[in-house]
Parts: sequence; C-alpha cells; structure tokens
Amino acid sequence: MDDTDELKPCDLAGLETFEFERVLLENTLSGSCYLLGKLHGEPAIVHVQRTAVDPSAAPNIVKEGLESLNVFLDNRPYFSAHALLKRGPDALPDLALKLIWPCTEVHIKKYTAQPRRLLTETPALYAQVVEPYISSFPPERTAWVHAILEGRKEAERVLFSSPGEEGFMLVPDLKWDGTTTAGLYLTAIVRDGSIRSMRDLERRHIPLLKSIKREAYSVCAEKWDVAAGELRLFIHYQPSYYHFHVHVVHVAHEIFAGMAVGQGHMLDDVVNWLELSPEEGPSLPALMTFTYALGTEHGLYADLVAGQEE
Ligand code: M7G
Repeated sequence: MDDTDELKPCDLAGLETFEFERVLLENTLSGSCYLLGKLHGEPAIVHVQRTAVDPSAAPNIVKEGLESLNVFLDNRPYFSAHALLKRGPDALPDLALKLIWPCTEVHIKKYTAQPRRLLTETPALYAQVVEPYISSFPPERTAWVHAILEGRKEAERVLFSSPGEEGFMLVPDLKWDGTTTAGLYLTAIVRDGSIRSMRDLERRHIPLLKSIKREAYSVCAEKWDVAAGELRLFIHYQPSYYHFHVHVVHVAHEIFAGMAVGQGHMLDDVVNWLELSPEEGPSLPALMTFTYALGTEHGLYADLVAGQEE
C-alpha cells in the first residue's frame, strides 16, 4: 500500500482537487468528452457524459418531470427547447462519470483524438513486434482483471462465475451504466491468464468459448429479457488489455470504433476458425494475417509501420 491508497479520488471532495489540463477527446454523438488533469496531484482522465434516457422513464419525464423549459426555436410544427429535470428522491442521474486515476501514458494516448490508419499484421510481424509489446506490459496493467477474478472488486456485480482453468466471469462492462437495455454491455473474462489475445486461442479452448456464449445468452434472457438474436458477442484485436475477454453487446448499441470492421471479430467466427484448425501445430488465429486500424499514437503503431516496410 502506498500513500495514494488513502486518498479518495471519486467523491465530491476528491473531484474538487481536479486541476484541468486539456480536453483529450470530444464526442458529438454521445455528447461526452474526456478531460485530462490532475487529482490529488496525480494524472487523471475524467470522462463526462450525459446519461442515456431510459425509454420506460421518458413519458413521465415529459409529462411531469420537468422543472423548467427554455424554448429556443419556435417554427411550427418544429420546436426545440432546453429543459431542467425536477429534483427529488426519484430524480434520475444527470451524468455518468468515469475516472481513471492515476492514469498512465498508455491511457492518455488511448483517449487522445488521433487519426487512425490501417495496418496488416502477418504472423511474422506478430512475432517480431506485437508479442514483445504484449510481454513488455507490467502486471499492474491488468490488475483490475485480477481484482475481479479474485473477488476483491466488483464482486456484487458478477453475473456468472465458473471456477478453474476453464472458468470465466461475466460482469457488466465499465462502459455500461445500466440505464438502458439497448446500451447493454457485458464482458466475459477468462480465468486462464495464458490466453493474452485472440492469437493465443487453440482448439482446446473451444468448450470455454462455447460456454461463454451459452451463459451470456442465459444471463441476458433471465435478467433483461434480451434474446440471443439481440446480442453481438465479439473479440477485439488489438484489445487494450491482454488478458482474454469477450464483449457481449446489445445489437441496438450504437456502432463505435471497437465494432469497426477489422477491430471486432465475431465469437462464432473465431470458434469456427478453431474448429477448422489442424489437430496438430498452430491454430488458425496464430497462422492468419489480420488487417485492422490503429490510432497513430498507439504503442504498436510506429513499429508495425516500420515492420511492414521492411
Ligand atoms: P478491450 O477490447 O481490451 O479494450 O476491452 P477497449 O477498451 O478498447 O474496448 C476491455 C473491456 O474491459 C472494455 O470494454 C472496457 O470498458 C472494460 N473494462 C476496462 N476496465 C478497466 C474495467 C473495469 O475496471 N471493470 C469492468 N467491469 N470493465 C472494465
């Protein structure tokens, strides 16, 4: 435990210490932005976003939930207004805040607005550039994963858990604040830390991947009445965290960069590659060439570009 373990960043007093430095990224679609600054003197990223409106709560908000209305466009039949919500015990949250503290250079680069470029990663380029990059990450980078798997964090949020090397945990993703079903976003995290990315998958992992699919379907049907056909199960390559996990996202979810062609791979397709892999030797995910977009600030970008040119 170091000195900063005593400090609380994510409460009103902690946020009052925020020293703003610059806006990293602005998203006009979600009406949100990422701010860089310092909290308690340590670098911090704060994501400020308006909460999504739950369609089941919206009619009542329109009817009797508004404190005031400022109509700034009146051009019958078109009207636009700004409104303030009534306060009260049932008031909905105005903002969904996310905080990374203390944050690292990798976080800052990830959330900084930057151009994206397409790259082609052969198995040789994987061995030469990507594998050493993955191995160079200190274990603290995935400390949050181990805290979940060991039941030290987010324990009350766990939706499914199975033990042993072939086990995994299903939890609501950091990206989802639970306000709307259309925004449903879960993450299945495997217990086997030797699977760092999709490239490490082998035929023997087929039962694990199939059980992730089965349990995700079952949890989403039971808890949110969301059917299998409403769920997109996919894997990122490149991911941000090299501890294998599967994204479980409602099909109505707005498409964002992580779902772009090349970045997301359907779980079913990956299972199929494994089924088609030779009985002996490397599996198809280890033998394939992948083309995907990376931000020019990404830690792999410069070396992959140089490797491609060789
Ligand atoms: P990824 O494909 O490695 O990276 O997915 P991405 O962020 O580019 O999508 C990691 C997933 O884990 C993302 O969907 C994150 O939102 C999610 N995630 C990250 N952290 C640090 C946490 C966390 O502390 N708790 C939970 N529940 N999810 C997290």
